[in-house]
Amino acid sequence: MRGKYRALWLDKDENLVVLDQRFLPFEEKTVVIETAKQSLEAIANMTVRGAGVIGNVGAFGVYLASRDANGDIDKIEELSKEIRESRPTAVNLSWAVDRMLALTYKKRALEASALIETLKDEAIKIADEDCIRTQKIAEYGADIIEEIMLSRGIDSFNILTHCNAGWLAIVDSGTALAPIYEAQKRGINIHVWVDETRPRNQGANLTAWELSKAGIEHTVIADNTGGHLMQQSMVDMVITGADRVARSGDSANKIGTYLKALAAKDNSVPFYIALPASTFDFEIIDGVEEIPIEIRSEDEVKFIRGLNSNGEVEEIQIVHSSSSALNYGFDVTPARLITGLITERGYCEATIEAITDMFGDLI
Ligand code: RUB
Repeated sequence: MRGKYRALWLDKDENLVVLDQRFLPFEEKTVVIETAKQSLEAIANMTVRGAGVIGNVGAFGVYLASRDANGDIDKIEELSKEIRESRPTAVNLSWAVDRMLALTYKKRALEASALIETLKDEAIKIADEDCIRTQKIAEYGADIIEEIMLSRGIDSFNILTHCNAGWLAIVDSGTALAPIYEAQKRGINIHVWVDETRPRNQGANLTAWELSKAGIEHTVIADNTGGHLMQQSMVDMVITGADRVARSGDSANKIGTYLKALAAKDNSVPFYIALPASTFDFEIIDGVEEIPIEIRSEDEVKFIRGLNSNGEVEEIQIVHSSSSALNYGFDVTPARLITGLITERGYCEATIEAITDMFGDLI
């Protein structure tokens, strides 16, 4: 497989190995996934997360299903459909599983061993294509950063991002973080405001870890801080990834993204969504009405994980036992609040016309 950074790879026995994101940034552990069921669990319990990587693990899950089922098409289909349902919002999962299943049907006449090999190669291909797509997003995004700097005559740049949309979320350099990595390569003086992203803290735990490893200057902020920073002209651009983008440009991303877009609009701060084409759901027009929003366990709100004073990882309760909590995983930012989409095909306005023009061949 291509790429410098890897959230997943195959071991010598051709099992899937993933970085266990539940333990970052405190421990760097890996998990070996040997069966379709294990791939489903890894997606559902957020061992892996982020739209792109969920898609990759889904694709490798279909390959593992073919191995579990020794090429039995009905069994592969049954296991794959379960994987497809393991998380509802990120469309990359169903996109990748459907692509793998289409190939399975096409190659159904192959002997079991050849079918397994074919599906393994296809899952690798999807991951490799993501590397190319995210590199393009990096370049187009960094061009936009340079344009904004030039037009405003500034020599340093402050970006705010929400959740994690780096290489942990999509190989090989992420979506939202890809232009930031590219800006660093181009020698741009960049600083990133990292939303902590309650309840699971993907910003504090994952984005900050990625940026630290890359030596990129960043500051973690509580989720409610962004609006104030924007009013004080401390944010030059907001950029996030996405889990599902409707044909109209309405974009689902981690809960809280919508509020950042509102604050950005009110303060004339450019607000961009970075995504590969596999994150579009061309069937959906009205994202607010139609994109399924995952509801996760209330315990993710009621408990928090961190290092205690002995340096041990510990989970503690932060809400009274008698209180209930509600945990929507995502929200939808209407297209009218989005300055533009940064895709592997270049900048695209968040309108049905522009999206249809640029991606018509995929619709
Ligand atoms: C992840 C999330 C990320 C997008 C972007 O949510 O909202 O911003 O998935 O991913 P979760 P990508 O942590 O609940 O999976 O970079 O693949 O577009």
